[in-house]
Amino acid sequence: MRLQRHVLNPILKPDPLHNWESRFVFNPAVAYDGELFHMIYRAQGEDMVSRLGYAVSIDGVHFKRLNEPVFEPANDDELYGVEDPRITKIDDYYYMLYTAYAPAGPRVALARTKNFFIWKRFGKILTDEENKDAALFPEKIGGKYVLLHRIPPDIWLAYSDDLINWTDFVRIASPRKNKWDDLKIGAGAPPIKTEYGWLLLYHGVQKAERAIYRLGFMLLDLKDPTKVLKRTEEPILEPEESWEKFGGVPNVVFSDAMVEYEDKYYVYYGGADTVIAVATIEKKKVYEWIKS
Ligand code: BMA
Repeated sequence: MRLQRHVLNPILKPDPLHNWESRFVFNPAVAYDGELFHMIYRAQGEDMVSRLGYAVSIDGVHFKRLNEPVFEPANDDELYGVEDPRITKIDDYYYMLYTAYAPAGPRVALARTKNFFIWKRFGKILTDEENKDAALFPEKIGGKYVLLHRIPPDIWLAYSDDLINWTDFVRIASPRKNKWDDLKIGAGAPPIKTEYGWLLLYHGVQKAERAIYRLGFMLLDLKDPTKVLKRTEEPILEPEESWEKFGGVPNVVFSDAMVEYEDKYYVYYGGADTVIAVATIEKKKVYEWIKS
């Protein structure tokens, strides 16, 4: 089971005319509202601070972007930048979890919007320790909101009544020895519900002189997502194209976004922390793997 790269990749590149995104664009969040694909992407320019830009598409492949970022560092907790957004629609809002990069290290922060331009910020929401790769489930499970997060090197869950105060941290998955995900793992996109379980795209990092980032799937139990029902033995996407192997950070495919569109899953990802690409897989193929 492998993702298929789109022939037009990469679909978004740095723009030398915009100082804030002249060097790298990568690791986007994407939300599909039934008509438009809204992309919130991480960008770095001359000052190397991460900001978030907005781009929009009607086919999920051709994106038009704005001249200015829509979300920028707002306080000392975000001094080094706002990184790696992941967006989940709950009721009337798009909730965005992102990495607030403070001088003391990365923290998980939350903001929400209805339109991708006007944001309400809630600041850091997990404990004051290194944490990132957070993603919200799209609905309550057992009466609680649930989020994935990463205390290195493992993937954890946390639970909440109000999306702001999170408790009951549970470790659900760890790196596997002698595999492509032997060093650390983290959530990719927010989980997608299927009749078989929650489909979770995740990234795995392999120990090497220069670490290699690849993507895989896990399936989590619908009622108790602490239970990992299945996990891909082999990666579903790994650096192969020149723009995945060479760039700001070599040998990286890293994703924060998977969207259901027609009969496929669309996975948006950063190549070598420099460009944005899309790869797809038929839902049918994923279900075959689940049932195998
Ligand atoms: C991770 C994050 C990602 C990045 C990856 C590879 O720690 O910083 O944003 O894509 O490393 O550099």
